[in-house]
Amino acid sequence: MYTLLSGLYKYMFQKDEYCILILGLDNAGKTTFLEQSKTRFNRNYKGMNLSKITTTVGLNIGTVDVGKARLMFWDLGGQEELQSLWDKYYAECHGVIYVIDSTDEERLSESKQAFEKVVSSESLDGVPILVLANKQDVETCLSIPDIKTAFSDCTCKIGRRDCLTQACSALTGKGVREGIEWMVKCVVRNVHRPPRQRDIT
Ligand code: G3D
Repeated sequence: MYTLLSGLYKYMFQKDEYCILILGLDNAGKTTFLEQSKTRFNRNYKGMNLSKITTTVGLNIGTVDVGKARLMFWDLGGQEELQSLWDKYYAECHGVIYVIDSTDEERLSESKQAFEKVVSSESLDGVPILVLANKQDVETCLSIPDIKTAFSDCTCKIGRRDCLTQACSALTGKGVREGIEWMVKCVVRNVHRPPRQRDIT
């Protein structure tokens, strides 16, 4: 009887946990996205004032529950000297959210180079990537086709994995729910696929 009840309890309440990295250059909007996600998905979460968030230095961690999935977000600092630390987290991660500042045309090629390194990493083979074209609330921002064109060199490096480019405003919340729900669908589906190369000992 105990086993039956504990099995039922686990089925009803236990969450499957997935680690998601939030990457991108400094000032792209990673921390704002994390706060917006927590506010949208976690009932009773009293988020901070989004317009008061300043750039990530180091690491922010946050958890979001979507149905039976618990996403554990690691928002890593995007400054050049911190980018060298990103790959230390790759082995543990199930998904990557790469945030681009769509208003910063000057740094678009820098962002593309950082993205290229991410998708070229063997440790991330097969890991789904959600590319967020952030700050779409700003009238003069680059459009999704503009950004896709600028990142087109990287397409062949993406390989066989789920990848979506999503228009988003971390500030207003537009596109945030759609992006996260897409990520959940991908990571849940991936655990039922054969293990990735790096998982084979
Ligand atoms: P980071 O964590 O990637 O470094 P932050 O970036 O989340 O700290 O955001 C950097 C700046 O961009 C912040 O402004 C923040 O308010 C702004 N920002 C983030 N997302 C959006 C968005 O969707 N739209 C607009 N318009 N601005 C956004 P400040 O002025 O504090 O530097």
